[in-house]
Amino acid sequence: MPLSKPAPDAIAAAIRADALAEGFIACGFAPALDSAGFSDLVEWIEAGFAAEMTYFADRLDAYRHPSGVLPGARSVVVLAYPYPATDPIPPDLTGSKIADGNGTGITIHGRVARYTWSGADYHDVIHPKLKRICRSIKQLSPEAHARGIVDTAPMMEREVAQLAGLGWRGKNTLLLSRTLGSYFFLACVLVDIELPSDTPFETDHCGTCTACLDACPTDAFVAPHVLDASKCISFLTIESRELIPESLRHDIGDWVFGCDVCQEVCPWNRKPSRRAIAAEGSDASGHQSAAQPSRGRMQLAELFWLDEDSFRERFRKTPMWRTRRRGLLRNAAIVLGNTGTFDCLSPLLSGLQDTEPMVRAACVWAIFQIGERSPLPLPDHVANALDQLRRVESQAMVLAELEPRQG
Ligand code: B12
Ligand code: SF4
Ligand code: SF4
Repeated sequence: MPLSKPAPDAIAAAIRADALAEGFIACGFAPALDSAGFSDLVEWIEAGFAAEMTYFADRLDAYRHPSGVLPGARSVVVLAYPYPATDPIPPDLTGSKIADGNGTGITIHGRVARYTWSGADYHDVIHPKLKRICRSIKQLSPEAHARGIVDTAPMMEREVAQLAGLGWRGKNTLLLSRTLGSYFFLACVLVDIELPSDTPFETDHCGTCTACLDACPTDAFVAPHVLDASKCISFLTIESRELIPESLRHDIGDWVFGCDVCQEVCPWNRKPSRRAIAAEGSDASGHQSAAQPSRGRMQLAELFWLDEDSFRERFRKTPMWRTRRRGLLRNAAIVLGNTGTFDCLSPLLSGLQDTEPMVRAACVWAIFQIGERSPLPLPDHVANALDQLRRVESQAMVLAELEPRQG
């Protein structure tokens, strides 16, 4: 307990030091103000760009001001926590086949977003750090209340990060820094005491570049800075609980969980200084789990042999848990449909028997895709399995995938 009350400057300096010691690579302070982007958020929701993410509309009022997250909030500490920025998957391994010796005889890899590469759920990594920072704030200023958030609270973290001087919002909507690029998470600590603020980041360093807008595989940007989440691969493979619309399945390519395209093409992520920080960050971000045996790639065939219990055991502590088994198998089937050959039919056949209609439907689609790409007809046992499914299937979602090809 301090003998005399420390000045706001001293509290801010202590928070900054704590944050760096916890592995954060940037720390800025913003005043708690009304959200300047609130009306844009409303428009964005009304346009349908939030897709299934109804939590925006459900908690809309709370987005107006940080006091919606911490009553009486006066300052927001905004933090950046790095994840790997090293080179992406070697192109020759993307979606390729490799003998895996696990009994299935095939291994097709899908790509996973780099924020997952440590294998740990970043909420689990960052929350304890925020809690420790909150505890030290409380020690310095016992009357203060502090709340740490990462992602889940009703606050637009990139807006407040810009206000705290961390960087600008790129045309891909993400927060970018000249020294750090964009391969980092944002997190905030809200406090109900006033701390000295940093200068907001006013300049925009995208210039005439449109690389992210041009490269997006699904054309998800309706304009610079405006994303239609319903078309974003990240949304479709992580957040969506539904069967991915047919019109977008091809464009998903080999992304089985998340997407980094609009960051990989960004010139600000190619700076050598950024890579050095990334190397430290990936070490600091924790362990390598069994869920992620090789960074950036996930073996797909074996997912189809996991029942709910074994899926839980393998993925419970990883970012992939968010999609649950049905979502990850849906994604894996789409990727196999986009990239696979007859060698991939056996996991997909197993998927036809799955208890989840969404998995069955995605597997039907994938089998037809593989069949359409092949000069040979589908093997008899596969055609028979599809016929059998047609006879017994009761779910409209699956029947719809079977139907157009019936004649
Ligand atoms: C919902 C969500 C998603 C959704 C929607 C994404 C989105 N762009 O909104 C989906 C599932 C698609 C998604 C994907 C990803 N996400 Co996300 N996501 C969020 C979350 C939880 C909320 C974002 C939000 O508020 N969206 C609402 C919309 C309305 O915000 P907006 O797009 O910025 O819209 C504003 C602009 O359009 C602006 N606007 C309109 N015109 C103009 C003009 C100008 C000049 C400007 C500046 C602004 C502007 O007005 C709107 C309101 O302010 C945040 C965490 C958080 N609480 O902030 C993480 C967050 C943004 N995601 C993050 C990450 C890492 C990702 C992915 C990279 C993951 C991946 N690899 O798959 C992708 C990137 C896709 C992309 N290009 O955005 C990080 C980003 C870190 C960073 N450096 O910025 C965050 C901050 C999570 C975190 N805590 O670290 N995400
Ligand atoms: S994450 Fe992928 S799909 Fe989503 S906006 Fe970026 S490039 Fe497009
Ligand atoms: S790719 Fe270009 S336009 Fe897009 S965020 Fe990066 S600098 Fe800005």
